[in-house]
Amino acid sequence: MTQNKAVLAWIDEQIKLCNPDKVVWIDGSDEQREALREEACSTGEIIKLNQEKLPGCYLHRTAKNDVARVENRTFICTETKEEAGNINNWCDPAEMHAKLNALYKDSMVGRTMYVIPYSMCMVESPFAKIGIELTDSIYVVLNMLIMTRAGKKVIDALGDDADFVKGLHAKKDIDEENRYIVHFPQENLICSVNSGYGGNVLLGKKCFALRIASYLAHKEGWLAEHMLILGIEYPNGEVHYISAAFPSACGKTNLAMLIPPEIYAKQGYKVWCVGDDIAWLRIGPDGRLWAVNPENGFFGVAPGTNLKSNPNALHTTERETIFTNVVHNLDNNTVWWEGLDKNPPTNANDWLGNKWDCTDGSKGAHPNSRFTAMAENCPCISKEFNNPAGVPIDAIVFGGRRAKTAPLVYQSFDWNHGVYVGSAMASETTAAAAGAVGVVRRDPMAMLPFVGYNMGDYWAHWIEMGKKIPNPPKIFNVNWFRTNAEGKFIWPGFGDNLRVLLWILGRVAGTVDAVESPIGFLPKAEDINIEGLENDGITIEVLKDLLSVDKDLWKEDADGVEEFYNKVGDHTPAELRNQLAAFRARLN
Ligand code: GTP
Ligand code: SPV
Ligand code: MN
Repeated sequence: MTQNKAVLAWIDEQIKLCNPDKVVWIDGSDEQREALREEACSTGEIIKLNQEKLPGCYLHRTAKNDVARVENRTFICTETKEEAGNINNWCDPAEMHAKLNALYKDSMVGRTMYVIPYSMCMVESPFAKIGIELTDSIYVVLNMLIMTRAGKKVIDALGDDADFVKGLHAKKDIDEENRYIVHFPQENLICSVNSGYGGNVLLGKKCFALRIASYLAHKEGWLAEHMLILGIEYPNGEVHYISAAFPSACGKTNLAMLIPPEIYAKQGYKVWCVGDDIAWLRIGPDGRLWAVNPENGFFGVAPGTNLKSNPNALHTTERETIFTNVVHNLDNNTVWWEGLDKNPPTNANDWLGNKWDCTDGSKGAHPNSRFTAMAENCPCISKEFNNPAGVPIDAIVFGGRRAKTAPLVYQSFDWNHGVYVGSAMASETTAAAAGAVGVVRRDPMAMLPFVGYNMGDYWAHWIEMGKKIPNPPKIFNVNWFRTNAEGKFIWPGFGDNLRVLLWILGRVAGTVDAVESPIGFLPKAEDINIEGLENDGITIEVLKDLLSVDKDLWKEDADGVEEFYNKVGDHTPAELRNQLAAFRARLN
C-alpha cells in the first residue's frame, strides 16, 4: 500500500519480532471491514447483534482481568527520569525495550498482524498527526475504524514522510502480570502488550492523542487536553464554544451531548457536540484559542446512559456500534446495562458471558462497560466537527467529583489563577481505571494519567501559553457532584448543567455580575436560572448552599495541593506556589 521506506522498514522489524502468520493492511474500505466483522464473529471475538434493531452493531467481551486502563502498568520512557517526572512511572528506555522485546518475541505466531494507518484529526487539518498501529486484534481494528480516520487515504497523505507515531499492540496472553502500556515520546513509539481493553489498546486515543501529543504540544507550543468541546447556540443563532476537562467517568460525554431543559429549548437554545474526550488546542490567527477533536467517534461509558440522561448518546449507539462488556439480552439479541431502563432482561448473559439473574443483586454490565460509536451518527454533532480549523474557545471549564468542597461553579480571577485551579483539581476515582473507586485523588487538569512528560513542566507550559494567547478563554471550575447528608447528589445535573454553562458564557460576555470570594468569582444565586427545578428540590436556598464556600474544607484542600506540588517536586512552577500562597492568605 506504500513505498514509504521508514514505514516499511519499521513494520519489517516488527514482523520479524512478532512473527505473525499473515500481515494485512487496513485500507478503510467497507468490504474489508465487513470481512473482518465476519471473521471475528466466526471465532467468537465479537457477537453480531439483532441487525433489525441495531444495524451494524456488535458485542465484545474482554477478559475478566482486563476491563479498564491500568495506570500502574503505564510507563513514560524518556532518556532521563526527570523528563518523565515524579508522577509518571518511568523506566530506562533500553531496559524497557529489552523487556518488551522478550514479550513480543513470536507473540503473533498463528495470528494475523493488522497494519492500521490512521490520522488523529481529519487528514487535511493543520492539526492532523498520523500514526500506524500494528495489532493482532480484529476488535482493535474495528474500533480504530470508528475512533479515527483510518485506511489508505492516510498512508497516501503520509507519502514519503517519516513523521508518524508507531504503535505496536499484541494481545499475547492477556496476562496482567506482564501487561505493559509504554510510551517512548522521543522515539514516537507506543507499545502495548497483554491487554485487549480500550484505553490500553486503541493506541490513537489516550496513548497518542494525550500522552505522546502532550509531549509534542509542549515542544511545539500547543495543548493536548482531556477535554470535551461543545457549542451553545443562542436563539439568535450565535454559537459559543466551551471546552471542559473532567476526569474519566465524570461527565464529559454527557455534557458534550446535553439536551437543553424545556424552558431553554422552547426559546431556541441548542447544544452541539464537537468532541467528548480529547481536545487539541492551538492559537489561531485571530489570537484566540482554537480547538479540534482529534477523534472520529466516541468510546463512551454505557451504564447510566438512557433516554433521559443522554438521549443523544443513546441514539448514536443505535447503529454501527461496538458494545463492550454490557449485558447480552438473549430474547431479542440486543444489549442492556444498568441505568438503561427499569426492565433488566430476564433471559440474558452478563458481561462475562455467564447466565445472569437480574434479581440476585449482581451487576449485569461492567461499571466501565463502553460503546464505540461514530461521531457522525450523533444527532447533535456540530457542523464544525469536520472543520479542519476547529472552533474558537470562549471558556475552559475544569471539574470533578467532589462530595463537599467545590461549589457548583466559580470563575478564576485570571489565566494564571485558572491554571492554579486546574492544577489543584481533585476528584473521586471511578471505574474507568483499575483500582479503588470513590477515593479523592488529585487529578490536575484531569490529566494525571495522561501527561506524557514532567507534570511540573506541563503546568509551566500552561502558564507560558497564557502569555502567548492574545485573547485567552476565561477559566472556570464546576462540580455537579455535591451530595447532601444522605449522600444523594443535590444538583440534578445532565441537561440542567446548561443553566451553569449560560452563567459562564454570561461572564465571558460581561453581561452578568459575580461575587468575589477567596476561591474566585462566585455567581449571585439569582443569576442562575432555576425555573422548573422545583421537582428536583432546587430552591434559591438550596442553590445558595450549592454555591457556598467552606473555608475549613478549602484550607484542608490547600494542604492537599501543597502535598501534590511537593510530590511533583522542583519542576512545580514558582507561579503556582505563589498562587497557592495567595489563596491561603485569602482564606485567612
Ligand atoms: P470517560 O469516557 O471515562 O472519559 O468519561 P466521561 O467524562 O465522558 O463521563 P460520562 O459522561 O460518560 O459520565 C460518567 C458517569 O457520570 C455516568 O454514569 C453518568 O451518568 C454520570 N454523570 C454524567 N454527568 C452527570 C451529572 O451532571 N450529574 C450526575 N449526578 N452524574 C453525571
Ligand atoms: C477514560 O478512561 O478517560 C476513557 C476511556 O475515556 S479509555 O479509552 O479507556 O481511556
Ligand atoms: Mn476519557
